[in-house]
Amino acid sequence: MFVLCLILLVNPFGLASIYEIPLPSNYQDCFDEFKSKTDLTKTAGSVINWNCLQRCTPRTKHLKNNLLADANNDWFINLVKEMDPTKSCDPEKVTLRARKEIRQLTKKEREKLFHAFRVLKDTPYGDTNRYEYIASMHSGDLIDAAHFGPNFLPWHRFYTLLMENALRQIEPDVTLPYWDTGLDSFMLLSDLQPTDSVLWTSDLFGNGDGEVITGPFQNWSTATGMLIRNYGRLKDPGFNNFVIEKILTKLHLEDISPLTADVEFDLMSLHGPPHNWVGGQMSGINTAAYEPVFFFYHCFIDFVFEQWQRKAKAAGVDVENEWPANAKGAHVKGSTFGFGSFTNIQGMSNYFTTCVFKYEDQPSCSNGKSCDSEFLSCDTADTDNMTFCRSKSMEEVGKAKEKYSLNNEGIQNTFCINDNCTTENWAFLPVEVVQLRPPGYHSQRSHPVINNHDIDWGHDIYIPEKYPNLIPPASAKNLATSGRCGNEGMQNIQLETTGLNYDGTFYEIAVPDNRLPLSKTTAFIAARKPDHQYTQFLVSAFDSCGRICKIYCRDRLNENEFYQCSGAFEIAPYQPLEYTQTVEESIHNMWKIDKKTCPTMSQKPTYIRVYCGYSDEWIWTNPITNGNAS
Ligand SMILES: *[C@@H]1O[C@H](CO)[C@@H](O)[C@H](O)[C@H]1NC(C)=O
Ligand SMILES: *[C@@H]1O[C@H](CO)[C@@H](O)[C@H](O)[C@H]1NC(C)=O
Ligand SMILES: *[C@@H]1O[C@H](CO)[C@@H](O)[C@H](O)[C@H]1NC(C)=O
Ligand SMILES: [Cu+2]
Repeated sequence: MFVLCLILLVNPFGLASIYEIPLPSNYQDCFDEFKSKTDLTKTAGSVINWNCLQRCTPRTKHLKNNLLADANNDWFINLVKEMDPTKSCDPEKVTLRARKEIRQLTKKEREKLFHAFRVLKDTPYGDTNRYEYIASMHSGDLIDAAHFGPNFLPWHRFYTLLMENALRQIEPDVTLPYWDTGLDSFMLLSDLQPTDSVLWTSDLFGNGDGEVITGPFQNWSTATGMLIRNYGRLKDPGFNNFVIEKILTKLHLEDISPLTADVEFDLMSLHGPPHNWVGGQMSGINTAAYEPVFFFYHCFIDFVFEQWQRKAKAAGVDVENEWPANAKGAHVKGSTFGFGSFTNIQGMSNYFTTCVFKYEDQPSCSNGKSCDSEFLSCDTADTDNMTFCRSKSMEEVGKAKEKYSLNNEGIQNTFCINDNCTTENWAFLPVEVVQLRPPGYHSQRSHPVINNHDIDWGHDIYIPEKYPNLIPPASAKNLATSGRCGNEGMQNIQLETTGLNYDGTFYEIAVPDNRLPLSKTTAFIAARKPDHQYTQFLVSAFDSCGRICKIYCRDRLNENEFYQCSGAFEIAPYQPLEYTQTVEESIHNMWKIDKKTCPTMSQKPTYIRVYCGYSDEWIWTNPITNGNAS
């Protein structure tokens, strides 16, 4: 109590219960590092944001008791031993396991695969089950050892193989298939939506919206509650052959690894968008492996790794001894990383692809192959006659009934804080979202009419180019995107809060009107409800193709003014509270609702404003810029 009063006295913001705090220095360092290598016209802001948030936010370690040290843990220890990359084989005699695109599996192969996953999940292990035990490795301290450095590719090669071997104990001839996310991305080239992909039906991954209640993984539990997805908040999964071809122009591990590579070639940074596109547990590294789709996606990343190795070898690079000289910490060449005594560099061994598995080519249209799958279609792009394989939609395979119409229906959150999942522990607060009409957006209708009957197809009434003064001063730039942008009248601005002093993430979408030169809407975000410990969190926002928005704070001394702020906030239980237990209370705070007249806005302004202004100005800049606050 004494401490509380003291803080209250020295709180420079008077009685405000929410206020800006500086961006913690590890985040600042991460953003600064990206700033030294790229800018917002070269790299989508959402990609930078995802990487720094994943890298800097401390997360719950799910691997509770390290069973590796437990003598009764034969199953896991043997599973690891079995992968021994120092073993050799007679290449003449081995039959390599063939890993192919998941849509090219036969029905029988699919059934075996999913059966193996389900048995693994149903086999108790310690206080969990075998699937979740493997999934729990991809959390806590191991995150650093497996990401954000050159170990990303070798580590995930071991990890996906470990899962494959575990599945083969149940179904001896299954191999892990890969999910070529480009096949879904390319649906957009044929005016189809990746959210309508046949993948998200009961035959394959099950539904992509909300709790997973159809398909092979229905009703799965995870360390953070029920298995949840929020697919399609980004329009485009964003990782396809255009991105891959670029990465494959580089021949050295350091040129495709985080920290050392240019961002456009950094496979780890660029592999983020599909994580975000699937949503739910998959969006955060700490929980992603609880989502089985993770293993199919990472098998695809491993496919790219294999492509890179082949190319580099052909060019004379000694791939088995490739390692950046300046790697640090857990990423040094000889470090061990959770798989017994195996070292990082051993993950580069030729052993895997000479003795264990090989990759079948990506589905292809060439030589009349028609992509070799009932779930894929061979199309030609109008613009340049490029032929490509793309996923079929649910309609095309007679599964229209499973279609989910993504009309901005919102987001299913896990409401977990340090793995305790209940809405009760969260507080809601409103944010204003202001959006400039996105550059490149064309209204489908609303065209002006001239000369009595001519429709002016080139313009629309909301923003004819002849009114340039409507565009606010920070004029819109062509920012880099993560794949294609939508051209719907409604925007999907993705808002995210990430706990700084708790492990919890909250997602929401705001839906401004793309047609208008400027539009404003309100969304409710949530963060841990503060108690004796105040809540610190970060707010970030980007549009449906990953263009980042800026976070502004209202000037407490001059309530009509906003200043760009760090995006980091603290909320504390000072009266009057600016956060509420429910959204309803928040609405009551914002509106005067009176039965006799229409609702009117209350005088109490919203503290946080998100501005999607499409400016190329770097946004992650400390220190607190507003002098007036103190
Ligand atoms: C999963 O949950 C849904 C909805 O609650 C239910 O209809 C279905 O039977 C459940 N499936 C299994 C395998 O338990
Ligand atoms: C595309 O192919 C058609 C038929 O082969 C041809 O007539 C046309 O000129 C090609 N267009 C481009 C842009 O190459
Ligand atoms: C989870 O949160 C609820 C609500 O605050 C609390 O009552 C409960 O004790 C918490 N559970 C654990 C395991 O911390
Ligand atoms: Cu990972």
